[in-house]
Amino acid sequence: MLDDVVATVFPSPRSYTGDDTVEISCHGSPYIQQALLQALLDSGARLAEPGEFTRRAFLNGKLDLSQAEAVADLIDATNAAAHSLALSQLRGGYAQELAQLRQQLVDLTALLELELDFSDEDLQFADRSHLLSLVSLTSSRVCALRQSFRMGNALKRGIPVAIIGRPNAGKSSLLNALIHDNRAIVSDIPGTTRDTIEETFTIDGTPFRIIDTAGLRHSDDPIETLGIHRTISTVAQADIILYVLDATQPFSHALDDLQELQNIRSFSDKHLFIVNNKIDLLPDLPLAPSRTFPLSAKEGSGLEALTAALVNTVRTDLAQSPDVMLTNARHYEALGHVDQALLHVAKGLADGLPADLFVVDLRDALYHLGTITGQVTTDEVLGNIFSRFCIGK
Ligand SMILES: Nc1nc2c(ncn2[C@@H]2O[C@H](COP(=O)(O)OP(=O)(O)OP(=O)(O)O)[C@@H](O)[C@H]2O)c(=O)[nH]1
Ligand SMILES: [Mg+2]
Repeated sequence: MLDDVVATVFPSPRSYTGDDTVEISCHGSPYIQQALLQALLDSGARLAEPGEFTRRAFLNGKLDLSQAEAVADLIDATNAAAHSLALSQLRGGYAQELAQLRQQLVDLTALLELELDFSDEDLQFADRSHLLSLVSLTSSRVCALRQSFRMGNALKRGIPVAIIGRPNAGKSSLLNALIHDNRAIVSDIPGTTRDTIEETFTIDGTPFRIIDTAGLRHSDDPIETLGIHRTISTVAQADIILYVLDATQPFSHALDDLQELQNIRSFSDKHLFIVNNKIDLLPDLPLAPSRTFPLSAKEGSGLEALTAALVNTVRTDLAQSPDVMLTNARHYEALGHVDQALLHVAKGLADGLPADLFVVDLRDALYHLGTITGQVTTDEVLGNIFSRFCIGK
């Protein structure tokens, strides 16, 4: 006698995995759990591998591969936005979008293969301009999905926000104030921060990944110069830039810096906020241009307006994003192959090439699409995906 337990029987296929399943609920003592587990092992059971339950569910057709990956995302979700993305992927809105894409590709392939079957007779069954418009329709859906990855991935990992500005402007102080922690070293020595410092935090369910950087200036110190290069690449990857300036310094410095920043690739696509820091040192509030945020990182005043603007910016971007969003790097890559293959098909059709020269590209597109949902998989891919899960999931 070990314990009084409840055993719940789930007959196949109405269980999570689709197999016959029994769940044993025992009392919570770790000793009882261990003893029970040992008794089961002694009777011939074995421990599940990481992700084995979800892997079985996939193999039994209970969910497709993209949904299985959503289970892992759901388990990893640390904020409301990531949670709702994972949930919508699990619920299948995304799987439906992929299924429609697949159907379009299958229809196209069928039309072209028909032409191939009769190629000796030099017949063309479908009007090529019609085929071309079908291909470009499919292409544009693939492109829209790929474009949503930037936002989808940012929501999952945190929207990248770079804090930049001259040395001593108070960048590290701002980071600390935003995350309510003394994460970065603050000092009155210019050039204190030499490497980028990254922290994630959530405001109203929206995740941000905030990156403090080395101050922008021309320096003879090789380490500081490396840090400044890193600052530039951080800016290139960020969606939102917080340019911090010291309110006691002339505004013209900021204008010079902002002029120079325009050279960074796609800088104009980013949201730029100008933070007018150290207002506690001024006798009056400065007359600043709109879209600047007067605040004191030291005293914490003015922070709410900035955080509210951050959240609003993301919400506005989100409202313009498609309902179905790509969040998974593996899928992004696969859709890149689909996109390439479709480009070849479109070119072949436009150039009037015989169908056999680009039907292979269509099959290629179908293959890569199939790797997302799991219609085509290798053990290696499955192993990779399910090893991310923990035991018991
Ligand atoms: N009075 C006042 N001082 C501030 C404020 N914010 C920062 N400071 C001071 O300014 C100095 C520089 O602050 P940091 O946060 O280290 O500045 P930084 O921009 O990270 O500087 P580097 O890392 O050297 O580029 C420190 O002495 C801070 O205490 C503020 O709002 N008011
Ligand atoms: Mg600093």
